[in-house]
Amino acid sequence: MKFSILTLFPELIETYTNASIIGRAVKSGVISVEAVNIRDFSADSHHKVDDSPFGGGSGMVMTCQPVESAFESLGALKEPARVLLTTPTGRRFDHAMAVELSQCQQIVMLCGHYEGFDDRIKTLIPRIEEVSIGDYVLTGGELPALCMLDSITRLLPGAVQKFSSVEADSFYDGMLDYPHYTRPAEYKGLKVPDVLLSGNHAAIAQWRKQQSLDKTRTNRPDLLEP
Ligand code: 6GU
Repeated sequence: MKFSILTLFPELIETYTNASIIGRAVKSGVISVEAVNIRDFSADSHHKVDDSPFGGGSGMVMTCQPVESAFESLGALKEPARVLLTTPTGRRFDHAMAVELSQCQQIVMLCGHYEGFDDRIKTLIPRIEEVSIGDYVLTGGELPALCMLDSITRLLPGAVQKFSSVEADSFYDGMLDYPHYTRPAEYKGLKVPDVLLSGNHAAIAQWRKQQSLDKTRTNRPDLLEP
């Protein structure tokens, strides 16, 4: 899977994608990440990438030209491909969308800054899909792009050492994950639930299922609605 991330801050992308599990997925060839600096494609002599909004108001808007040129520099995409534009006004990204996107050969992400993009970018690049990672506003699209890249990558074969841990994680089966414990069996008087030390695999599975259900009911009742 190839990720092409168009941003004004490629170093933010590179720092994250060179570390930990994602860094290993890059080194082992499960994914490749290309961070493209939109500013490099500005035709303006001062490398300007934004301007004040028509109609007035605060903030700056990213101009069409550098974004369109940066996108065109990618050449033909490896299909099936998707082109995502990060914006708090987009469709909400979730586990189901991560699964859907994990089937692609290439994912392009356009990271917005300031007050976002000139809306005509959606006509210039007609396959753009607007995506949001939740109901709050961030200063830029890099964190959303990295969140999406991370959650998609861990679904790919070979990215996480044990795929069984991915399958057991929250949302995979529509429910939140159960609690985890490790050694020592007692720490500062706090004991691990007996059932986990029982060696009774059926009882452990039953306990975990119940814990998942209880946690989902408490923290995310919306996930249990039909
Ligand atoms: Cl995708 N971008 C920004 N700037 N803020 C957000 C977001 C995206 N998703 C939630 N908040």
